[in-house]
Amino acid sequence: MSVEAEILFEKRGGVGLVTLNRPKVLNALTYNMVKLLQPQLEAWAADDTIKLVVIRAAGEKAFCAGGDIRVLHDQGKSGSPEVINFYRDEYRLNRYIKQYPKPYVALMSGINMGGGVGVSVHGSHRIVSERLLFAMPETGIGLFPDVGGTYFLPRCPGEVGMYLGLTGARLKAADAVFAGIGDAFIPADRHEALIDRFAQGEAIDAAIDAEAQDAGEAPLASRLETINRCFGGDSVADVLSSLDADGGEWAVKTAQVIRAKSPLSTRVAFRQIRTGAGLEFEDCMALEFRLTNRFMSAPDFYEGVRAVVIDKDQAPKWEPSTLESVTDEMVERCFGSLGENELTF
Ligand code: QUE
Repeated sequence: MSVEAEILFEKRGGVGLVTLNRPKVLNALTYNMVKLLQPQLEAWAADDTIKLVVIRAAGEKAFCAGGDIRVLHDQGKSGSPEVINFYRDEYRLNRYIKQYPKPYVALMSGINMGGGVGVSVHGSHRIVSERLLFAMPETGIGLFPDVGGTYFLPRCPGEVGMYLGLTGARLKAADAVFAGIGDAFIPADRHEALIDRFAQGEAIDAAIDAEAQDAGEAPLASRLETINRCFGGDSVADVLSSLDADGGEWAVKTAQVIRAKSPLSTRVAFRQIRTGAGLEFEDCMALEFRLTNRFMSAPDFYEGVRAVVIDKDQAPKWEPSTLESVTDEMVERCFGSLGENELTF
């Protein structure tokens, strides 16, 4: 019996090719994958024969559905320090990709959420396909939109990032390009051809231009005015009252979605995304590491994973159970310094 590697590395001409390889579990990101990817990227950065890195995933369904949250749930519940070590190394990897010295091309095809976003969206070249389903769904499992959400969400057009972070809304390719999350649309069946062009030494932008197609109409564009009006307030309560006041079908549904998320998560995510607008990338990651430490010792993450992934009853009982019962002090505490345990780079 052979055990398949969770992440594959291969050299093709000047391309360092990464393949996330857990297709049966939507390529969910394990600590092991993070521990393997970081040193491989470092080795390729120092290797003059490597001109660029490409990251893609095995199978057609997913690029990467997020972190291996079942394991994080079990380890976190048992009080294991592994969870915090995972987040620290994952966030350092996200930051390493953001400042990678060579082009980093992410082939975003299939489900790409949470942890998968962290190893793709910070790359220099983000390719999307017709299979892309992008989301930051963390408020639905009692977390907050991390892996650099503090940085990239406030940099989406208008209030789109706040909308994505609070609701966990799913975007297809055209919307992802509209939101600034993807740079070019290339059909999935041409991704191999794109890699071949890179391997043959074609210039990166020329190769992408040669394969790129029109992503089509972005449904999000027609919602932008409403999103900006409803998500531009000073609190989650403001957002909800704006959506309620709008009263349209989309606004009513969107308010329902936000009200079903963890109240502590949405309160924290709101402040996180507003704060991130004025922070450098590294400070965004340090902020997220503070939040992660607080959320791992709060109940909603464990309840969220139970409801969504373990029991699949989709009926989490959040604590506190309403937005009104989340105090400013509770939110404030999540953002407090970790002292000697702050994330450093
Ligand atoms: C929020 C998340 C995740 C999620 C659902 C959420 C997440 C994640 C998965 C996941 C991964 C692999 C699977 C699977 C679910 O779901 O991070 O069923 O096989 O990894 O609402 O953040």
